[in-house]
Amino acid sequence: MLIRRHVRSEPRASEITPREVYLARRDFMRGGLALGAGLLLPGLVQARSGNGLNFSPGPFSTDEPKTPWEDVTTYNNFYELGTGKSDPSRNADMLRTEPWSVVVDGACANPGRYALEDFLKPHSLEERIYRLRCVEGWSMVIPWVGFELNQVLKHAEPTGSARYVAFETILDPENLPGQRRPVLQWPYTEGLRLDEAMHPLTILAVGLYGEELPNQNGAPLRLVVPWKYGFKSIKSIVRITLAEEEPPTAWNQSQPNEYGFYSNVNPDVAHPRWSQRTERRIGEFRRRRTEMFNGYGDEVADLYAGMDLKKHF
Ligand SMILES: Nc1nc2c(c(=O)[nH]1)N[C@H]1C(S)=C(S)[C@@H](COP(=O)(O)O)O[C@H]1N2
Ligand SMILES: [Mo]
Repeated sequence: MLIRRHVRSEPRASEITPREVYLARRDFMRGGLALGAGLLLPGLVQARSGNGLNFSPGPFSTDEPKTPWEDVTTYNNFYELGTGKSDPSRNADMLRTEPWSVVVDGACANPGRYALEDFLKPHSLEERIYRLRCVEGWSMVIPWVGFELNQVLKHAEPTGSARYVAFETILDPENLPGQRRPVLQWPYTEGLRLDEAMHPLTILAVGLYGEELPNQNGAPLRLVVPWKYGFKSIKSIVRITLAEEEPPTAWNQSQPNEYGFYSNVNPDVAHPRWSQRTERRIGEFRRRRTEMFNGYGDEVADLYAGMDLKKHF
């Protein structure tokens, strides 16, 4: 993970610190990892070519123009690192990603606690160019690098009574400034129904634009569920739990009338304080019409057959 970040992912930090000092400090802070990188993350390091990840093109990618790296990595929502859009990139270094482990537990026959390298080792990486639409009304097209979540879930061997999957972000209030304020209930949590989680569109991402994930985008591991509002795509995951009951989710807990469990992109269900009919693609001026399921209806509409999506919003 030593060379995870390009300087370009941290423009704010390099602005406020003279570039050389900044680079020297960064190298010093990561110096201990220079040797360790190979030990900590052999899977990922082996999978590298140059500074990037080794991956093959995956299915479901859109051919729409990609949102520039600069926007993808500086216009973020990551409340653990601050509530402003530029806070996460500015505060990116406050997220400590080494060491990192992932727990898989709950209603499954094969639970485990994995060092990140072991968790990632079995998976070959694919690029999936997906739209991401935020409930706030902006959207981006992002070339993610990751693998299908269903691989992890199958390995865990869910019991017959498992119906949901719950996710949890790292809890580290000493380092994460947002977690010292009660903006949300920490740690950030999210959840999917098991069939949504098993869907081949649902991925765990470890990179974007061929590089390891910048911290502000949810390093080292985040969910991407492209037919749901961006907030379902929980960042910096430390726990994945098979559950029998619908799990609590951070945004639903904080404002249940505004953020439902399902959170499917649905232009027909307005957020109580604003419409969801249109969106602004970052980099564009004119708003475009928002598509049902964010344009992924052919793939996922079946999951909701017979459900009232105004009630289950
Ligand atoms: N842990 C955590 N995950 C999170 C958030 C957050 O505040 N904390 N914000 C969500 C929201 S609202 C959005 S729109 C997306 C943004 O992802 P991006 O910054 O990579 O574009 O992350 C989601 N995942
Ligand atoms: Mo969002």
